Amino acid sequence: MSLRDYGWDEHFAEAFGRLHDAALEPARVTRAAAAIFRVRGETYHGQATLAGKLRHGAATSAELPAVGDWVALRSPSSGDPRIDAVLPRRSMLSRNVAGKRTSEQVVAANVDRVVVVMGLDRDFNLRRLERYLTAIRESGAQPLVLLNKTDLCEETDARAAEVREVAPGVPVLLASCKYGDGVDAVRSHVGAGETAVLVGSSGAGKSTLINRLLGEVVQPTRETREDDDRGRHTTTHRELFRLPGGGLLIDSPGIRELQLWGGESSLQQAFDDIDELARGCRFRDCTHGEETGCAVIAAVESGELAVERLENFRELQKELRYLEKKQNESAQRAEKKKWRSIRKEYRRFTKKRGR
Ligand SMILES: Nc1nc2c(ncn2[C@@H]2O[C@H](COP(=O)(O)OP(=O)(O)OP(=O)(O)O)[C@@H](O)[C@H]2O)c(=O)[nH]1
Ligand SMILES: [Mg+2]
Ligand SMILES: [Zn+2]
Repeated sequence: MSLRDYGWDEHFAEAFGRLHDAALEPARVTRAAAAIFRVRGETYHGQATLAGKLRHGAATSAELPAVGDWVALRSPSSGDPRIDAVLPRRSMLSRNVAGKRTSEQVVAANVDRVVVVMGLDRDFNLRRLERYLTAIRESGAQPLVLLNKTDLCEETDARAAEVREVAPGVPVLLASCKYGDGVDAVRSHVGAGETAVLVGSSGAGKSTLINRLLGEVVQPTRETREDDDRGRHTTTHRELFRLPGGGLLIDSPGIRELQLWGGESSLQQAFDDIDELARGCRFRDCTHGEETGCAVIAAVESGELAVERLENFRELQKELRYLEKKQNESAQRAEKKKWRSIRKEYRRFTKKRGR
């Protein structure tokens, strides 16, 4: 198996070459769980741990390897392979880890496509889809929507039309992964050497799709709860698989709600209809709330724009603005800390000189 089969190309080869270290070997992270990684290199595939300098040198956890990353591996043949460096990413899907402090978590790195898998049962939710699409616009990867469980839905075409409405220009596929209908179409969107990550709620059928496309059961699946169609969080780690046809697919654990990470420009892209309408607003910084002369609200009133879409837009906008504020605060904190330590260093220095 060559590195190219795993998506290696000139871009990464160049970045690797710049490390100028003959003891290093490139490899791709195929699984990440806590501090233990599985990697795939030309000669070595198996476990690897983080080199101390990478672990301690990383300013944030987002700089540590994630599934899909290309890394530089030290002494893979010695029995103690260490990840020395993470090669610059071409794209990455990130989310905000919920908690007191905001922090970025990389869901998957170097992905060409993000496939949102959504069940046509009670999982179907256009607002959640809008949230995903906003995050994907930030990632640098192309979105794809897979509406799964067509066998459970009578109005598949109507549902697909609703999705197209909120996701203009995004390919929408219909499938029944359990029975195999429509899954082959996914293959044509993940070419040889390309990488796609599956995201969606627990129980949407991501692992079922992986098993179908690989033609064997590589991932466990579990039935959803009867009362609300929710899944049971069966997949617990992100893992990359190679399809017989050559594409690479990352399975991921279901998430209840993807917290956004990124800037407001992703929102403009995911809601380009609102962005377009907003050009007609009287005020340039119109929030499309209470302002007079708002063209977006006028579009809601005329029935051109769904009020739920506008409400969701405003909610996501609020989330991104809050995130930005938090990021500024933590940057300020880091700056203060730096100056404190410089002053301390200086005092120690002058004291020594005085003695
Ligand atoms: N009826 C029907 N059931 C499906 C379909 N696809 C998947 N399922 C079922 O949905 C349940 C959940 O599927 P999984 O593949 O485990 O879902 P998942 O998205 O991987 O869930 P997590 O790993 O928890 O995130 C299983 O019982 C599958 O058999 C489908 O097309 N139709
Ligand atoms: Mg799963
Ligand atoms: Zn407005």
